[in-house]
Amino acid sequence: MNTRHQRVLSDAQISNYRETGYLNLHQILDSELLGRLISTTERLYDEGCSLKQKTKHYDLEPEHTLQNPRIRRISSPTELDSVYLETAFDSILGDIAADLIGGPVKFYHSKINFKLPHGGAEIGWHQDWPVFPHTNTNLVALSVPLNASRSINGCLQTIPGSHKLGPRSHWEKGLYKLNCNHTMTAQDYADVVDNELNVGDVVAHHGLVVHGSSQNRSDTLRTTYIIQYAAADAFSYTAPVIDSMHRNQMVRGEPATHARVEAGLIELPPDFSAGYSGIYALQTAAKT
Ligand SMILES: O=C(O)CCC(=O)C(=O)O
Repeated sequence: MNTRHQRVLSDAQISNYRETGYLNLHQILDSELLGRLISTTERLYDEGCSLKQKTKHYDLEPEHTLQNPRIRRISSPTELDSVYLETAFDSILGDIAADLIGGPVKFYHSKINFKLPHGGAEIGWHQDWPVFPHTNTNLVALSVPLNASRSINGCLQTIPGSHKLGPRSHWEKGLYKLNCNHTMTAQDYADVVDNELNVGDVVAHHGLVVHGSSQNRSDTLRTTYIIQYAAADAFSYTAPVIDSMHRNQMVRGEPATHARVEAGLIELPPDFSAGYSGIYALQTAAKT
């Protein structure tokens, strides 16, 4: 893999990201690569339809049956087909991540989120970094829609500037919610942005930006490939939520010789070393 960084974003795009905590990029992905991503994802989805239960890679909705397959996530698709690895490491996405991180960048994990027609799960308001805290907060996720992502099918929603206000609690009354819904203010709700995107577009979001997505109210599946990157000098304090054989591999630049540590008191998630049931299961359990 070539880890040399080529700058692709303008100063204005980078300062927009620093200001708001997210950035939409339109028609930036190579169409041939996208075609392979889409067809491979369709194949993996079809393969998952014959599963009777959740696996390391496939997370299924509780209502999933062989007659009515309901797959909600494929974790670590980079372990299942090289096209996901190529997209995360060798495409323009690696350069975008390095531009936004502002230096050497490593891979943390990846996933494909599916929102099934008529009811595909809502994802509550949350920040990524508190779920997998690192020595510094310089994390960026790149979301690649594999079909048009709209308000009606539950596109990614972000709250501009929320990353500047620091980490929020993802626990409430001793229960790990994996959301910070209870911290949301009227101003947060007033500021929500729906990131409506087409195939070929990408949305980047910072590890501390508050984000979520609503249910899919349309009759088409919403499919998004999401890659989580970290600054090379950010080191995780906790067990990974999504295990990956590619975790911490360099995407651009050289490995860090020192960790950069942001001081502060860090709220820890539960110990996921014995297993992670997934964002959907945790958020559903927290509702009951
Ligand atoms: O798929 C989405 O709409 C949001 C993804 C997300 O925030 C997550 O999976 O943590």
